[in-house]
Amino acid sequence: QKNPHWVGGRNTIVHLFEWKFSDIAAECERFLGPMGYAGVQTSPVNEYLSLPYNNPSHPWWERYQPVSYNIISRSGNEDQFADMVRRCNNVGVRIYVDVTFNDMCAAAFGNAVGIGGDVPDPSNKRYPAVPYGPDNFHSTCPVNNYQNGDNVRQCELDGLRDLDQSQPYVRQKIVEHLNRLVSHGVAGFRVDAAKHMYPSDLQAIYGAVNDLSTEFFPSGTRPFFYQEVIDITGTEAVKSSEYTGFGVVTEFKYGAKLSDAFLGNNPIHWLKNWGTGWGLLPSDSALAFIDNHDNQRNNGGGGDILTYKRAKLYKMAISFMLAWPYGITRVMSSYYFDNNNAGPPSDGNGNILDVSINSDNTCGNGWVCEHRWSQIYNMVGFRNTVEGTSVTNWWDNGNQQIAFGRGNAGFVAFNDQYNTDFKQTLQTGLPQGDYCDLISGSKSNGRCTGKSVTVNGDGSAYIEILSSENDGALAISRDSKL
Ligand code: QV4
Ligand code: CA
Repeated sequence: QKNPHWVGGRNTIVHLFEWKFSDIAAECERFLGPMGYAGVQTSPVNEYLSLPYNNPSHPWWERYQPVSYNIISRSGNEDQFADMVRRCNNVGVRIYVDVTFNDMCAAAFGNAVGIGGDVPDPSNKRYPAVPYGPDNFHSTCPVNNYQNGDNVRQCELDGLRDLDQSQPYVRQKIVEHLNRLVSHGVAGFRVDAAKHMYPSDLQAIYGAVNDLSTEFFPSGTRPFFYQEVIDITGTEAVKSSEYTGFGVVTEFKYGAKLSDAFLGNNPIHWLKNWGTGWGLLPSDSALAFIDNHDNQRNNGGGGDILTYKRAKLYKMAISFMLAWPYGITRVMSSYYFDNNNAGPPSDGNGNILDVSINSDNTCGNGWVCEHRWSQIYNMVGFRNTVEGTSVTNWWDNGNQQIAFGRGNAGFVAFNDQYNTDFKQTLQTGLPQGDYCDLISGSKSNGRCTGKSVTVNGDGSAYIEILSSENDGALAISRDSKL
């Protein structure tokens, strides 16, 4: 179902890609809870092929080579997982697990074994640690025709052995795994490669999963499912709308079109009707995001996607996403990489490095921590503040400067126009007073650490964003009022 079960007044999931459970738990307590984040998406937690001898060693995608449903990975073991879920729930931050039950590991890696020591036999489609045998899989054929729905569902994606989820036994093993995660207190799941499974099978599996743990949720609470279905052009046999009846779907058009707009290929004044008017899924069925772990590496389609590597435009696109009333929002939290296959920061022995926190609250040890950039976490706060209000007072200059309010609770402006200053007196919809800009700074100890904005008695204010400034956005809200 489609409710992420957020604790009141929170929004936005952060994908702590490749983080260890001990670091996620600490981050929930020291940052995500206090800053109003609603949840964390983890990397796959079930056992996968360990590929230390790959070049580069332990590529990130080894975690998408399932070996068993044992909760063991380079992020930690089952006890560490359970501890993390408890500690995050206790500070109002939900956990969503990336689950990979479309398939099992491929035969491409010789006699590689599972990270937990289990030995699969992918050539013969045998996975003793589950157990799965050859009868539990579709026939061997490559996914190579996205115009044919059966090819997409019944053949092997990237050589991964394709499970037959129509079988009661296969469903039982998957549901057992999801129930084990539910028993630890998770709020739901990101379903990997959902496009490659039949909606009817998924609906049966989701329906068979237990209610969420009453240790953290009211009795009868159903797990939240958001499904990875890449459907950008609408020209493939499989449509994202096939999956929105019983779960949320990742809306890949969102990041593709917003990146395109803020990159200047499509002037942002067109964003006035951003949402279903652009062909996006209905808001209550959409997981909205700019980049994900695939397309920040040019994987999985969608064209030229903004990432941390183009920070100014990326922050503008993220800020717009968080200011606009559409979808369930998710932000990416990456590690620095040049090689698209490179795994997370690690020591010489294949252990993922801890996330270190610098004195200025940024991360060290090779972690980007976009979710700790002040423009981003301040806009997560903005989204909490304006929750439930609609877009008001839209203004644009017919080109690449826009502004709009959210009820009488917030106001944002964006200057995407190259070499052109934004200098306008606009209606903000806010009560008279002085407000701290949440992009260039924040309100602390009764003063603004960045720019401030004076709202006149009639709600109008002089708004300035010089093209020379670090950031191309400005945001004020009733919570940033002095
Ligand atoms: C190689 C050849 C293949 C050959 C295969 C034979 O390239 O042509 O068929 O061997 O066995 C890795 C390697 C890939 C290798 C494969 C073998 O990169 O070269 O194939 O292993 O299994 C991630 C990575 C893949 C990676 C995979 C498994 O993106 O590169 O493949 O993990 O380790 C479509 C889908 C969508 C998918 C997207 C990437 O509709 O669902 O492609 N996205 C999800 C995840 C993604 C993950 C998978 C699906 C697979 O987000 O991260 O793929 O679980 O759009
Ligand atoms: Ca399949």
